[in-house]
Amino acid sequence: MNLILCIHNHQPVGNMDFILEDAYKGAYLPFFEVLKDFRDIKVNLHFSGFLFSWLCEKKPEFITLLKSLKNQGQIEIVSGGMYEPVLSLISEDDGCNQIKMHIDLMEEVFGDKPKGLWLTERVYEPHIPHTLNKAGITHTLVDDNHFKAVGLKEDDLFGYYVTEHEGHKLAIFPGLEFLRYSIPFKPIEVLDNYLKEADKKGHDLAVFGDDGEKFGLWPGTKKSVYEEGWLKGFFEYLTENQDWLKTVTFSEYLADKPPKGPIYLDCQSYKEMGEWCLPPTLSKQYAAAISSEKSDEGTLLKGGYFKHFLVKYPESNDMHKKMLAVTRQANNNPEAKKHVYMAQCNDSYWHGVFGGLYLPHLRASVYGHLIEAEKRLDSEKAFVEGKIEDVNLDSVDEAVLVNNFIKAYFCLKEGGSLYELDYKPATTNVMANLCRRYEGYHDKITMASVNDVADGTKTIHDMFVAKEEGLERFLHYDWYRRASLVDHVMGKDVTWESFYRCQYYEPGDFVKEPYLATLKKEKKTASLSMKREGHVWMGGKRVPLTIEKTIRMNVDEAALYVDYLIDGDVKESFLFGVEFNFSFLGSGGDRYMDMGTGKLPLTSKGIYGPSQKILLFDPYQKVAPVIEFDRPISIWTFPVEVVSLSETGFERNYQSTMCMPVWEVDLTAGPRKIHIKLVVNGISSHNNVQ
Ligand SMILES: [Ca+2]
Repeated sequence: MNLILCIHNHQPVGNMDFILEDAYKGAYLPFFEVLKDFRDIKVNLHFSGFLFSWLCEKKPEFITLLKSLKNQGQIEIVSGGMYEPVLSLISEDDGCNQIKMHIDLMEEVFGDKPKGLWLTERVYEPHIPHTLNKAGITHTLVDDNHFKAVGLKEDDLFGYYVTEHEGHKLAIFPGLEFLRYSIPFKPIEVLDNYLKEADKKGHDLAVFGDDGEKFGLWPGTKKSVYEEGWLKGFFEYLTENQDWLKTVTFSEYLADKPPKGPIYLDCQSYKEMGEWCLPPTLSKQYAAAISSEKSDEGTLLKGGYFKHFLVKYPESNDMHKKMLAVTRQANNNPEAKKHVYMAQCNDSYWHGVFGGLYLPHLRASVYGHLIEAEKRLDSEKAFVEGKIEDVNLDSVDEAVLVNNFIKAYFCLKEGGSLYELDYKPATTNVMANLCRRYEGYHDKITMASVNDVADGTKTIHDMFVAKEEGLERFLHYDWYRRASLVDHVMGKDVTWESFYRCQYYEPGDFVKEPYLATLKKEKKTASLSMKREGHVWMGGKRVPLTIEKTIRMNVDEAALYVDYLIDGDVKESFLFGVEFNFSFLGSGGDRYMDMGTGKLPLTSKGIYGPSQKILLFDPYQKVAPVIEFDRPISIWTFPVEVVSLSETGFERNYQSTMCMPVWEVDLTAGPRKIHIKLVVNGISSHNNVQ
């Protein structure tokens, strides 16, 4: 019998240097140091482009080792999209070009063009054979559940199949779940029994395809895989059993053996992904359903659809639609296009057990590369422009103001709020926020323990580790997007605590309701007026209240001037808060905020005195946003922190700092005006605000 081992090594674009260093030392290097002593073992190997480029630059001796393994026939290189995009999230041209970039890089280093492809997150769609075929790819690998979902049985999975789209052929190998869950977690005897059984049944091929990080980086595996010698033992076992079990490369097998037959696969990813991309309550039901199904019926439950992440997380949708817009504009600018490709790296657009969307530095990387691309496409002359159009393709218009320094996006459908503010000199979106929302796994937090031990015998999916005690205290769910210029009309009884927990009653209807927009363009100014004729509930009555906010952007200035006009026949005074959320990569280090209070941490909680200015200082992204405003009665603040799941357990993640000046508004004497100026300053290398 033949055994294909396919290892996929990946680090997202924007991941920190020390993380790559740890991954190199913990998994990538030790794996091949073990492999090199077993000359008869063959491995198919994929490195995503960002990681591979880093290795070429930082670890040339490692590349030399890989080349020697390649030359002695021990590894076959597998390609992929250069920056590991999920192909269904990007255009066919971009997908094809990214694969060709990766193939060229592999050819440059290893001497020949790979023909196989690691399909990112195994997100398969029926058109993919066409894209791959155009890029010169002849075969790929997906998980076995793809095959089971269209009716194949376990015994049908020991080989490969062929498919086509519009006549473009592709060979597809099913990676076996049993091997994925056993390597490198179960004793070798368990694998031996399984493989012997398959051999006895006359099967010709078993395929294992999985992440290289499982060998050393997943919790507990450093000890089990290397210190206790699981991997060495596995390779020894394979070497000793060569008479009946032979490791082969994809190409060798394809050259020798015919396919088992034709296949047409549905839109599908691996089993866990099918759970993660469902809405939270359904994801729980789905997980329960597949774990209770012992029979073949369970394999027909295919879970959700990957692109639904764009619905589940509007923040992901906004990044995605910006990426699609910029990539179209960048077609004739190779440098800009390269940044778009880097922004297409999949991790930031979704969330499962790997942090992904929940990690601020990964979202910042997407925005950073998109803003960099946009800067390269900007006119060289100073400019200011405005537009009202459907930016995020939901058939409702957004508004955008842009000049040579900043770009501001406003959600007209919900509150006329400012949901993205790009500061071009530092290529940073200072409002790459994420709101606190319910996730199916939150129910498990009470079961989680800081004492659950990762000993390498459990996969990530079996563990409930909490990285700190009392995480349930941070489970608050937002009822609106954590954007800025969010207009809160509140009763005087609302408390900071209830506002922080989103457990208060808001009598105004401005936060989630639509604003009507008009745009005016003059030579050096663009102004956007957003108006809502809404209501406030007062004394059991619905009283008309109108809020109009006019936002001006001048040429050559990283500033927004906001003029509020509040009017209505409201007899009692009420609280009016304008909420801002600024996102940073973290809350600690030399970052701070100052509201006339001196330096305060970005995680400060509570109500502060009536300063007319809030400064937020972040020397890492080199930005210092400042808001100045008419004297309020107080300023409310708290950190927006989510509780999310990563490969090491449940953790608290800082997303943004909420700050909200609050005014007491009495309209009995006439309309009320409030002025706000929002400026984004850069920070020089000496930590001075510029
Ligand atoms: Ca829209």
